[in-house]
Amino acid sequence: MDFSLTEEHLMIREAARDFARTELLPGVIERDENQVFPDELVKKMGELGFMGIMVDPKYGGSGMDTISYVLIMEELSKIDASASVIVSVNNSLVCYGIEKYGTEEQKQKYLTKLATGEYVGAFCLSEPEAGSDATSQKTTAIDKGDHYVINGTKNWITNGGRSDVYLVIAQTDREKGHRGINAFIVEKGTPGFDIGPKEDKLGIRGSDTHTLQFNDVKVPKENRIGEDGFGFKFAMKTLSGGRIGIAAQALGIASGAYELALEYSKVRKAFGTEICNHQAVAFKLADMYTEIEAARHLVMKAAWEKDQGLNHDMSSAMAKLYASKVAMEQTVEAVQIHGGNGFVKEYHVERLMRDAKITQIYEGTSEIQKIVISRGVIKG
Ligand code: COS
Repeated sequence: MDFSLTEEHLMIREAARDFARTELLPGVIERDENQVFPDELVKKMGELGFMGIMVDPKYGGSGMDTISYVLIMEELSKIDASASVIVSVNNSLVCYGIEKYGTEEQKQKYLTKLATGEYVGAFCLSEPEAGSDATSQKTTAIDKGDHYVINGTKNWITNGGRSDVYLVIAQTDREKGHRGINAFIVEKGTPGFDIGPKEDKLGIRGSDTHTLQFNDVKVPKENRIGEDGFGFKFAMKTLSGGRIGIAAQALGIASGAYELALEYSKVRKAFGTEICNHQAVAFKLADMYTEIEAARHLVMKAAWEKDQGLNHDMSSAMAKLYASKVAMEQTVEAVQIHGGNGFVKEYHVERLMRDAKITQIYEGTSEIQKIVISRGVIKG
């Protein structure tokens, strides 16, 4: 067992840290306040290879492993969780989904652009009545021979207004239940595909979340992913990797807040000494550091399992469940250590606390992760 990172991993982490500090940090408060999607920064992340981290270089990707992905996600999320969720959805849901299960034509047409950041992608599974209960898809995709016709509504779609390519999950044959669900690649601008208003959110306000409407949207048959009826399994398999990305995001939010709290506690004085010298604060720092390290081990283990080609359904669920809990609890502690200043935007920790909450909700709520874990434990 080797817990150390390779030279290459250390360099990748340094590059992501440097980018986050020099490019994401300036303007992060304004983007959060005004809900500004970071178009220019997405382009720069594409140039650095962050939009197709694990994609094979022959499709324009960086050809890195999942450990590298986690390291990059952690560093970006310490500073700007809105930017990191754009990266996460594009990498582990859209690029991975097409690279692993798409046809060569789909890879040439879409993946090559998604992996370089020329295109941004979105993953459309959730519906008004199908969030956790994902098999209850109301959106339909009717088979018309050489094409499908899609009708329905998708909501809470990350990158919803800014994407060029949308992976859409829909029900083709209701009688077959989840085995009658398909996944499709839908291009922005396809007639009948409308983007609804942007959601006004508690956190990750720089990311772009929309409801999408599909009214008789014609999608060519060659845009279906996998065999007929593969759509639900496609979504589940893809989300298993996606959950590692969100777990890494939660880890970054927690460690970003911890680092700010530690720094602050070493300069802020009360009762004649720096507040880190008071046991009330020192013990908080000890708990924070310990829990963040525990979360890091779960996230790295899940990433390692994925890199080894092992089943990572349970490990990714555990990593997401635990890291998101740590993110929520430790960002509250970071605000507490900052006292009144923690409640003020310029100190950053209040934003990290607001951003933390979504990691317990998207790509499967904490309760869904417990379903996945408990089923795995019982099955043995
Ligand atoms: N990999 C491959 N197949 C999987 C799978 C996985 N990780 N998880 C489930 N499946 C398969 C099952 O094997 C089953 O297929 P068979 O009947 O052929 O064996 C099928 O999918 C249905 O699975 P199941 O019976 O477990 O479905 P449930 O309705 O009980 O739901 C949960 C399973 C709750 C785990 C699933 O609906 C889920 O993950 N929901 C949350 C979705 C989500 O993350 N939403 C957020 C949207 S993205 S922001």
